[in-house]
Amino acid sequence: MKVLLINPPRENEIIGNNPSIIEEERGYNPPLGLLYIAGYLVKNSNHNITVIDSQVEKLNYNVLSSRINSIKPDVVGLTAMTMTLIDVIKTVHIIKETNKHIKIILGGPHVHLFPEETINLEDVDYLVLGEGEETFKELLDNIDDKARLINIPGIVFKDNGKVINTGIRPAIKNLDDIPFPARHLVPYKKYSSLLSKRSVVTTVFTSRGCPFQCSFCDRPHLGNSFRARSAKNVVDELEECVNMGIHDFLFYDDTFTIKRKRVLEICHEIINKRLDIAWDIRTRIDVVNEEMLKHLKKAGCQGIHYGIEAGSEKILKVLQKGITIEKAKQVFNLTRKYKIPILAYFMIGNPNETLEDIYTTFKVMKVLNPDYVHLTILTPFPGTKIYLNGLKTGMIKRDYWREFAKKPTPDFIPPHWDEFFTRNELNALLIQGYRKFYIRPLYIFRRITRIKSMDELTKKAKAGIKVFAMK
Ligand code: B12
Ligand code: SF4
Repeated sequence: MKVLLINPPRENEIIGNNPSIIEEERGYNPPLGLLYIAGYLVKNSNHNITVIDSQVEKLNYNVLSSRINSIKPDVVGLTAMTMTLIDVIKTVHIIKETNKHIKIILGGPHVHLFPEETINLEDVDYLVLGEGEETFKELLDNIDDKARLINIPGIVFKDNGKVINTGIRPAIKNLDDIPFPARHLVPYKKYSSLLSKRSVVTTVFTSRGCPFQCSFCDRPHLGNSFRARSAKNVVDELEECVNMGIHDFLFYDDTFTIKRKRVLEICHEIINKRLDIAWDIRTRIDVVNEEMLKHLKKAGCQGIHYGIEAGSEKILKVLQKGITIEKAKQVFNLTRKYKIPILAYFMIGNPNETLEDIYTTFKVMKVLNPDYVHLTILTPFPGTKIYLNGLKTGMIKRDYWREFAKKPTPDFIPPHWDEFFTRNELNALLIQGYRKFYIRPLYIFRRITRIKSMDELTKKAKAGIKVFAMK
């Protein structure tokens, strides 16, 4: 069968509660979920696999349509996020316009949250819930046999108008069994990031699932238990990328350092293989220690992204973050000791948050003094405890995410948490927060003295100008 996997154009993304200026500079990341599916099929099936990343290739719908026409797929698979649903549906429609017999399969976080609503969207034929590798292959192998599909866990489809949901498939036990993402199927040299030192970047997932329970976060589609790949398996993938000319990596694991021993093993393996790489990780301050930081630095880790989220202990409790600012200070100092740059995430507009709390956050941002901060306005995402509790207590009046999932409209603006502030007030505060942090003479001086290349200078200058221009 000819299988086409598409990352749809990014023309109608529902932007959260943040000024678009913050989203614009993010560069391009490979559609890793699709590449995992592709890698699995390339290794374990005879299907003919093509991947189109409309975003990195900057394809509009007309060009995408003629590409689909020339490939003539039997089946098309797409990743659906709630915020990208409009573009997913537009892509679904142009696929069916080229040939109404092409079967359409959606996967990804949105599908997992809203299976019933998504399968009822026009022209959608099947859904794959949760991890897609095994389920997608089994679905393809049995696609015309509805009697057999009923026995395949992890799919949703319609039979004579009735929705059949075969339930969630147990998570893949040994992640080392999954082939590496098929990066060769996309123009992998075009991916870049504002954060990277060199121009070509890729993303890597060395584990799946996060065991923590922060109230603003929802990522149930990969499970709540932490499953990790072995150090050897991870570093073999890095080596494959280096051989393809990729030297910069964003490790996008939700919380990379949960298992200390594994982190040290990954570092040793990178050092032993003498890989010329730079990499960033994302983690929490309560699962790192000095030994890890020392090894991370030695192995080329060039950045740690820590989620701090708020400056006041009161709001940290609301967010169920389970950390303290005191601990953050210690860990930031340790991270600086090993000269690893820090990016810290913060949010404003949280439940119970007053102006005083927000100013405490701005103060803490400066006290902690990371190299970069990423400050956003909380969007109560579907499936999060904040959203679900808001619905229960009546703070959120309507289940607007479910309404959107049923009837997606491009002009949908996700409401912010409107307990104390209007959207405009939060926007103004957000800009104030950015300016307070970035427009400090000492900070600017420190940044300029650390720039190592022309490419880095251009990227940073662009970002800097934007902060200055924020109104
Ligand atoms: C890296 C990342 C990004 C990157 C790259 C996105 C990309 N092209 O992959 C960037 C920074 C660009 C990004 C942007 C956004 N992201 Co993002 N992102 C992530 C992150 C951290 C990792 C994604 C990843 O690579 N996962 C690893 C792979 C292996 O998992 P996966 O993608 O889920 O794929 C598996 C399954 O879902 C399934 N599957 C996925 N697609 C398909 C398709 C088919 C056909 C099948 C059968 C199966 C299948 O099989 C895959 C393999 O098992 C996730 C959080 C997370 N832990 O997953 C958030 C996440 C996916 N992002 C999210 C959001 C909201 C966004 C934005 C909308 C941000 C915004 N503006 O608010 C944008 C939209 C981007 C766009 N237009 O495409 C949400 C989605 C929530 C939701 N309800 O849909 C998540 C879950 C984080 C969160 N909870 O806030 N993101
Ligand atoms: S915010 Fe980070 S630590 Fe908290 S649940 Fe989400 S991924 Fe896990």
